[in-house]
Amino acid sequence: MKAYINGKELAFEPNETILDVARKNGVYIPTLCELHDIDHAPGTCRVCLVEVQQGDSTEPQYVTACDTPMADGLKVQTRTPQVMEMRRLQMEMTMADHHQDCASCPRVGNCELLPVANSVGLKQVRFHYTQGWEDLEPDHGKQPIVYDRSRCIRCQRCVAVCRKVQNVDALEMTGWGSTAGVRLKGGSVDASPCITCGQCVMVCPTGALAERDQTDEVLNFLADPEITTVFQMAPAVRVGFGEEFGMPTGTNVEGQIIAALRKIGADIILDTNFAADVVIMEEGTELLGHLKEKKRPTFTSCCPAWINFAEKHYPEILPMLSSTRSPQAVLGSLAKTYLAEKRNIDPKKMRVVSIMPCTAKKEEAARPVLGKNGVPDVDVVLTVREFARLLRREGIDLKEIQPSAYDDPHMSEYTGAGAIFGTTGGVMEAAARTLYYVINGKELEHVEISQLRGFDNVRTANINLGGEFGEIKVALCHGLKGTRDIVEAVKAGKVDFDFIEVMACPGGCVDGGGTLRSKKAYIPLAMKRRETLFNVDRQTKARQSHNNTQVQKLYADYLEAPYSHKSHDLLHTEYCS
Ligand code: HC1
Ligand code: SF4
Repeated sequence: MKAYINGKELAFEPNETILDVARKNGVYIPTLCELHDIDHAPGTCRVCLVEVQQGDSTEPQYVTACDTPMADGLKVQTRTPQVMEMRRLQMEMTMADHHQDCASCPRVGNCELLPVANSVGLKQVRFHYTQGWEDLEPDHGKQPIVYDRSRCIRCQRCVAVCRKVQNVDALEMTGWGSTAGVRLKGGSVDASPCITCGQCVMVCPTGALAERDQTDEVLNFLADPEITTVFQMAPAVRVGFGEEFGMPTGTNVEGQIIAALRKIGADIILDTNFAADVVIMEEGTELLGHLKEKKRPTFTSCCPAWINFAEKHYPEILPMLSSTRSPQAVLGSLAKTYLAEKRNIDPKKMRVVSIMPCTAKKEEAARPVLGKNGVPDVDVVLTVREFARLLRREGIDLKEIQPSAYDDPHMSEYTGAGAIFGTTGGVMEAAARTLYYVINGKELEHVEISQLRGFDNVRTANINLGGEFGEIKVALCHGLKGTRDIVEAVKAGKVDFDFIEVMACPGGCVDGGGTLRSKKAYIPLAMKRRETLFNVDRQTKARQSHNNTQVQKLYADYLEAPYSHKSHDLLHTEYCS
């Protein structure tokens, strides 16, 4: 079938929209509400208006390109004066009730709205409605994600990603006219099905959805001479952060992050990868116990949005979750005990700050069970986006910084196994390397387990652990749609997996809800970031968690053994239904 765009004859396939055909052929049509990755094309913003004519005799019509099917013989014009004027008017309407105080917007400098406004040639905004803004609550309490209706353009991408991709369906449209907006079903995070994964934030084109900004809190810690500041960076942060400063996707900026942290005055810099190695020691021991008891399956527990999902949506499976705390929580707990003791620091004057690719980690850190006497083990969690903001507030451009290295002798070393935690399948692969050693007394010959390295949302494999266990059955899920299917199958007794890894965000932590907002093409970005993590694994001296010399010392000097009384107290947790 053939049609014409701006006079050029083009072939197209059935079911393609005008926008699909234009994009395939390099013809630019501006879009705002549409998001191809999640198949969302509501046609509500109307900036993709085009002129169409079927045959020579009919009058031209104006349709939205994102949701109008291409038709045989259709003549499409994308830039007539009428089209340009109509798009400008649509954009003016959108801007009329949009809060245009860019200086206070969390998206300043990288929102999707301003480039589109520019591309349609917006000249003025003659109207301005602020009806209902006076009721908007500026104090967002402690919730990790905040919503500002005055910046919402009602594209409903957030509603769609939560419903279609995550299968959580926590959001709905409410109100009408200029007071319409999005709200959490139930009115609050606690009362809603929301699991704070942050996928809605990732797809928001404006500053309507964002993490709660905690950069001021961190600056206050840094300014207080009485306080010892301890920073940790998650496995995935180092491979996604450089993009914020214009470096190619997947660039490893671990050294630059360490140097930048020193420059802003961080006292101690640790690596969450170290704690990931500790987690493998604990979770591996726990899993071995479950294998012996034929208790199956065991679910991983390091992803906080997955924990929220299990607690809210499937409380009956909580006994199947590993009790091992996440690496972020393990590091916080050990920093305020073991490290404080080793370095002779008063833990009351220590503040632990995490840099995470995740919004749910904020909520995890605030769990009362992950602290002592009301004092949290991790004091503040910054998403990758907030960390970029923090560096900018300190006048730092990462590209200009010379890389540096860790100097803490207690909790900064990591193995390849700890490094790959940041990508989907990494926790499972890291666990298999150590379990094999514990069972057989020798190292696994091929440490890269290719069956675990695909990118399908749900993957299953058999891993040969040798010894008395032989092959175990494992499953990996990233994104909650596939997770729900697996959990339902477990509940119905239709599957008999021994070990199941879940990461709530599609793509895993390398593409977590706290990473940079570039969802237009998330799989290719995640692939590049994960490839760098695999290379880090190949380049580390030790590739198995049990060979981390600082972890060995931690157990010899302090914890005694994995799953000891002390480990249980400091490194394990409980869940709430
Ligand atoms: Fe993750 Fe994890 S891998 S959950 O994605 O287990 O956030 O990176 O920090 O805690 O280590 C996130 C990443 C992260 C934890 C680890
Ligand atoms: Fe849905 Fe996740 Fe956003 Fe909550 S945080 S509304 S679960 S997408």
